[in-house]
Amino acid sequence: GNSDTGGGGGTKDDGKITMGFSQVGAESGWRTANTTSIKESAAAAGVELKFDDAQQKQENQIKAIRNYIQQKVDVIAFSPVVESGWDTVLKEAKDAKIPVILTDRSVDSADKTLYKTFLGSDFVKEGKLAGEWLVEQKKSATGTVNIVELQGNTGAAPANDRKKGFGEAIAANPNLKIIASQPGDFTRAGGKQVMEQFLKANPKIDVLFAHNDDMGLGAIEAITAAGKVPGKDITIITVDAVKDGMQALADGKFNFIAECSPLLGPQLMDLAKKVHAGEEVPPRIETEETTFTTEQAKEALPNRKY
Ligand code: GYE
Repeated sequence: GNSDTGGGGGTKDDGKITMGFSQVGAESGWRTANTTSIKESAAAAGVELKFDDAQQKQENQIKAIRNYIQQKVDVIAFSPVVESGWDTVLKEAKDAKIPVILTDRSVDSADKTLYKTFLGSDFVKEGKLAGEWLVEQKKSATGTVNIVELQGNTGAAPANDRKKGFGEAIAANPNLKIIASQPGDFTRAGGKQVMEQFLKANPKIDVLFAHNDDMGLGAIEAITAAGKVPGKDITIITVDAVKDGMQALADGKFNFIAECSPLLGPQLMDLAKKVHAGEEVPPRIETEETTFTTEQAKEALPNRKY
């Protein structure tokens, strides 16, 4: 070889990284955009991606993770459908010396050494921003404001946290009352079905807080079918800001959206490379987000990528 330039010893690892990724499902526009982001970023970063769709079932995710351990992938990444019940399988990955990256949703494991980092949004903050907007809107309301809430799937971090953040924010005004709160599983069908029940059981609904756009879009159908005008008779607040949600907001059918970005792929691939190379990474990486009113949605919509 060439003369020693003093940089000897550094072996360049140009072997391809293999990532096993367990996705929650395909329940929403957010999820579809997230899957696309992960697949495209893996290809662009030269990461070989093994991808599994768990159809919103924890048992499927555990099975997929065990498969990835058996296949000796370099890195495991996953978006946990619920927060609890991961310690055993995460311990198995740790024992097999395969680093785990949490993306989008977190786990409630007390042992933080079971994963390298968590990349995703602050869901409590999203709920809080949604609630704070409502507090401001209703600051001169004299009577009770009846709110119904469509939650995400039971036990999911974004369902637990958005509920918490929203509840804390609206506590600022005792006129704001949640009169019904049920899971709609983050799907349009779920949102529609549960909203139909809410409308039947409650003659006066002033506000809907849906934990994502898709449930809000399903609810619009139920509200219209009940002869009410979404965005006027019932104020609608959602989370995500995917294209269909932003369109509904621009059209005045939604009134406010707290953004949640699904474009986690590029950062995830970057983290996978670092973790694989044995580099330290921060334990928590938070996604940057904003909020949208109707006017802001009209402005942002033409350049929206998802
Ligand atoms: O808000 C919802 C999706 O985990 C942040 O999951 C994600 C949530 C998102 O089904 O649309």
